[in-house]
Amino acid sequence: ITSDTQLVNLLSEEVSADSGLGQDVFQGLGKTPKKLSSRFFYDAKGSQLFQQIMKLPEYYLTKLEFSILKEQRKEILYAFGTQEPFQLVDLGAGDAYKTKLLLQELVAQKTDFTFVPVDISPEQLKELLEDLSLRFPSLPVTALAAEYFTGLQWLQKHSARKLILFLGSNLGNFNPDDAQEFLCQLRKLLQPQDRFLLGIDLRKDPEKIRQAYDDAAGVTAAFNLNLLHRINKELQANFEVDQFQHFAEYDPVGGTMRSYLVSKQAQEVYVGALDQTFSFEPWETIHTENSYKYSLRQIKEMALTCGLAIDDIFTDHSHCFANVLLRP
Ligand code: AVJ
Repeated sequence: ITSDTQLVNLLSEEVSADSGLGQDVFQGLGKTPKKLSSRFFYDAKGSQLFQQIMKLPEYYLTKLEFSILKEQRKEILYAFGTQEPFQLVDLGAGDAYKTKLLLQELVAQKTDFTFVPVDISPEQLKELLEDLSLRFPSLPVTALAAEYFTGLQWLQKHSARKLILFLGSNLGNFNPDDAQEFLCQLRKLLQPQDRFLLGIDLRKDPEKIRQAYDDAAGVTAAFNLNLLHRINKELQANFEVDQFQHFAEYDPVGGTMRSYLVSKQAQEVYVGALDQTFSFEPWETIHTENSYKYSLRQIKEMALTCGLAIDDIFTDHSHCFANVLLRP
């Protein structure tokens, strides 16, 4: 690891000890219908399973965004303008599988920039740093273990121009009101020269969408069920994970892909850390994730509402996925 590489942990001690999982379980399993937040999918095992999801034939999102970035990266970077030094900020970087396409191009062009991956999994960031030090030994990297806005706020002390990436349709995990709020908050942090590249899964054949979240190999099921394993480990719970199953449905009216864990029988689960027992009726559901799909018109409206202008739209040949370049 080069001296220009650092990992800054902004997850407060307290928060990283418990990560808010206990609170989420207490509130989410205490109500009807039950729910858990998808932000807790990404422990070390969950991050690994998500990397497997990205390779699944059904999970078209990654393949399409990869192809957009690969084929149009020169145009995207040209539209941003890379003459002045800048920071390439990657919100929810994960393994930066797609971002590496941009890194490769920028390094090849001998561009002066710093890569700033932001992720809530410190383990994932450590792996990424090792990988980057092998691939791009001279690339300066500042990795931030943080929530999106904590990371962005921390970066405000650097005056450098920024290209902020929010790829992979991560915005889809917010409900539409929160997505709008997210864009408006982000807009407030942008300087006139900054740009924001947003990856969005577009509305399309509902059956194609549903299958992306219910793959034949069962990796998405394992990813969803891993949340229960995590609760068992971190909160001393006794979920019998085999007694739950993954279920995924797509509502084409609202563009909502919903994922659930369904209790296959009546059962009680004790969560040691909370000293609480939660009862499940046969076939009772836990809602675990929303992945919203948007039309380009909706994206334009959301951008306009908070004073973001569309610089450019990059899509794949089938118009199933879009990378939208926004400016304040
Ligand atoms: C990482 C939030 C974009 O919603 O498509 C993949 C997560 N969940 N399969 C998505 C996910 C189930 C993914 N995001």
